Amino acid sequence: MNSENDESPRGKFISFEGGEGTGKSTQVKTLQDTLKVRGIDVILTREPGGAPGAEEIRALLLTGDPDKWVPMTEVLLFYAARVDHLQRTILPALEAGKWVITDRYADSTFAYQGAGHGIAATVIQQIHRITTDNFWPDMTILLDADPEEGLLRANNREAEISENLREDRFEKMAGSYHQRLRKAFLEIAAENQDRFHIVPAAGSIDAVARRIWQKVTAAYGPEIDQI
Ligand code: Z5A
Repeated sequence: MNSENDESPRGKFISFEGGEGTGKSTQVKTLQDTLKVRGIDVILTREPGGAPGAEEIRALLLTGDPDKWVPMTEVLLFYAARVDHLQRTILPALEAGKWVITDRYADSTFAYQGAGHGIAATVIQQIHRITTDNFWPDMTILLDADPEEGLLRANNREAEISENLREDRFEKMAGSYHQRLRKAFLEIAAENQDRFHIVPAAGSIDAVARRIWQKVTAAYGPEIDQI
């Protein structure tokens, strides 16, 4: 991916996945801060979103009635946003040697639209190959929690936001949907053990951050120490 004259090695691409309220937004920021202190140039991004056009698509996806879109439209909207995010934000940063941490990526489509809404994984895989050239993170941290605990945390936070600005379309889906999601994420992790690390999301913010840092240093300690 780097040109021959570009001396900076490609950065690392780390995604965070998991159900609502498991602490992804909190932990991506903490990891970014910790890496920055070590001298690593790291950007934080998110899905859906992460680029101007993709953020516009985010608003279409996350507000309104739970049944606003049929599942296949939802898949295509997530991938429309993802391609924009990948080409305008993720790939240029990695090629410049920066590390990229994203709050969700394509595993969420396999869990939410696949296991959650019945779109076959083989269909999503084909769309992923065509639109991203089968591009995946180097490391994925799965924050695993009981959905009831996560939804409680997410709902407490949403209660502080006025109703028309709430990005709570998915949170309004039934409890059984969220249980299916947890199972789906754990299955996806089991199928992709080369890049997935399951981190229990229970406990204090600091305790979860320490678990994540252990995973990151176990994988990239030498690279981090070199900088
Ligand atoms: N989606 C999809 O369907 N398909 C796709 O392909 C993609 C996404 C990419 C994105 O919503 C939605 O899009 C998502 C899946 C779907 N469904 N929903 N909803 P989002 O980005 O707005 O929300 P989210 O990704 O689900 O995350 P979240 O609800 O914002 O939660 P979080 O980021 O995991 O947690 P948090 O914001 O860091 O923490 C929640 C609250 O708990 C907050 O007040 C924290 O201060 C608190 N917190 C965090 N950690 C702790 C600990 N350890 N103890 C106590 N309290 C804590």
